[in-house]
Amino acid sequence: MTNNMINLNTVKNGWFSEICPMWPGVALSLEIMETLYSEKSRFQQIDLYQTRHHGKMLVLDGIIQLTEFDEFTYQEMMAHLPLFSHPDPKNILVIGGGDGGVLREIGRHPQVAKIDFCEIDEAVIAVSKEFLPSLACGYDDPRVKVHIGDGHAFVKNKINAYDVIIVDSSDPIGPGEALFKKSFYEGLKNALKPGGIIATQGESIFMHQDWVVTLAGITRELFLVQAYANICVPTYPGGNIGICMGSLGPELVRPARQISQILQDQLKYYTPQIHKAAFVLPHFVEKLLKE
Ligand code: JFQ
Repeated sequence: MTNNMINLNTVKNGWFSEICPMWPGVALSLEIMETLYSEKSRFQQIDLYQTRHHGKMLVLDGIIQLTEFDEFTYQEMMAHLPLFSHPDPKNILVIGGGDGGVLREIGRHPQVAKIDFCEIDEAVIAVSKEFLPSLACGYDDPRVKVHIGDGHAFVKNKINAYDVIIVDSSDPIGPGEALFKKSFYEGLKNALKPGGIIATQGESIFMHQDWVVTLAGITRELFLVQAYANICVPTYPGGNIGICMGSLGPELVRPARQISQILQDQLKYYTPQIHKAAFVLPHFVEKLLKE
């Protein structure tokens, strides 16, 4: 599937509709007040809207990346599930997620020493810094080092380098495509230190069962421990999204460390209880993942 199959003509009568061949026959629509930014970068069409009820919304190639209304659910879980599963996360790599939200969440962990951040499209970073300061504040952290380029190529050159790698990708159509291949996951594994953990954007158990099965299969084959978490994101297709995880040692389905009261007070979604609950999956998914 190529990104020119996506219907980019999605604003009509004041409503944005997300229409995509990856979830045929269904469209999520949000009421729009204003288009704040609309440009084609080297890699993709970038649109930033002011919605009427969900704050600002970032859209890439016609696909909703986040709204200010519910971005915290995804960013918190993408960061805190792997970071709390690891007993002592110090060196972190983030691939994708130019909005900076996952960086903001990682930054809340005082023991993290270094965060490498690799994003293919620097235009997404610039737009987020201009219009989404509550997410792009992640870039203010002095531990963050930004690398502009292809995540697949970046990771190939890294061996035994990271405790945690987080892949905050867009969907497997367009620039995110390479991040859903087994060879990429092999690179992630080699880039981990002993006992390292990966967490990748795992699509939806309702809308993309084929991708969920593929990603779970790859991680099961390559890693010692594999787990799949399901989280609520009302403005993603199906209202939910998964996080596919692999570990070279630590178990994933419960936190390895206690959360400080200071950190817990900053969060809206993640708690030690929801960490455990996120891995409890409906029966049809349990069966799917066993196949
Ligand atoms: C937000 N930091 C990244 N992640 C957005 N269909 C993806 C956006 C598109 C969705 C899947 C998640």
